[in-house]
Amino acid sequence: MFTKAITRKPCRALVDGITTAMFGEGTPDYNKAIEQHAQYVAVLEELGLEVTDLEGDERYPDSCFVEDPAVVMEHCAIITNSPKDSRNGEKFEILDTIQKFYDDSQIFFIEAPGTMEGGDVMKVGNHFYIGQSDRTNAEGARQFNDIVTQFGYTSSTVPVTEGLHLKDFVIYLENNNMLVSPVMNEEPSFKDFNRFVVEADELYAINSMNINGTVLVPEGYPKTLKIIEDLGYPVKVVSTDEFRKIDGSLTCLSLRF
Ligand code: CIR
Repeated sequence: MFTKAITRKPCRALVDGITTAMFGEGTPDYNKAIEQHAQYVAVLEELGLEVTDLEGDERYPDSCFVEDPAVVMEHCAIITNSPKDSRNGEKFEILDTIQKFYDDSQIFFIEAPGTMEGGDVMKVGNHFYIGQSDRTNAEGARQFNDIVTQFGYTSSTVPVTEGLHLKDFVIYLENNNMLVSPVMNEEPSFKDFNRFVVEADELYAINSMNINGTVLVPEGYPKTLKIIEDLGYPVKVVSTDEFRKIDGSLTCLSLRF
């Protein structure tokens, strides 16, 4: 069960966020982004989470995507190390907040030459799948494994060949169910899961998010919504259009623990 979340409001510099335009083009509208972010926080609160919503940080255009500078779990928190210059400093800003919830003995750091962003880390029970992507390298994954094994978790790596982060192409919905891209459907690591393939026209909706049994689904993806509803999950549809323009999706906007 998740009881807490950390989020950070979008800043005006959001318009300068990094984008590959993999899910859509255009410049985010700050006011709409603020509105969508407030709705997102409200949904987390409706689902019973106590949300620490940090103020926007104009120095870091992508800093509302708090999932990337840290990975949090029951027994420890890991501050990551983005290889992107415009994002790397976010790790120092999230640390203060992490220290409110974890003792220093429970906080670890991915160090250079290791790189990692939390969007590449997918937890399934006590196992972590770590995407090997442009943002997370083998050394980052190795350091992560050394840390989490001390606490009884395991990890393994998965190549990310289609775009930004692992969780853009595969998401664990719990109950052995996974949403996968056609490419991830062929990934041997996931062969024993019930896989539901999301085709190219709805790829963005793979990044849906199970919060204590209810699944948040981005607005505008009827086929994926139906897959999730047919599986019996209660759903909440959330609008994330402004974040999508710079490759941001539902899980990126929070740390949940
Ligand atoms: C970036 O390229 O870093 C941001 N514009 C998007 C980050 C999305 N984060 C995530 O999926 N965890």
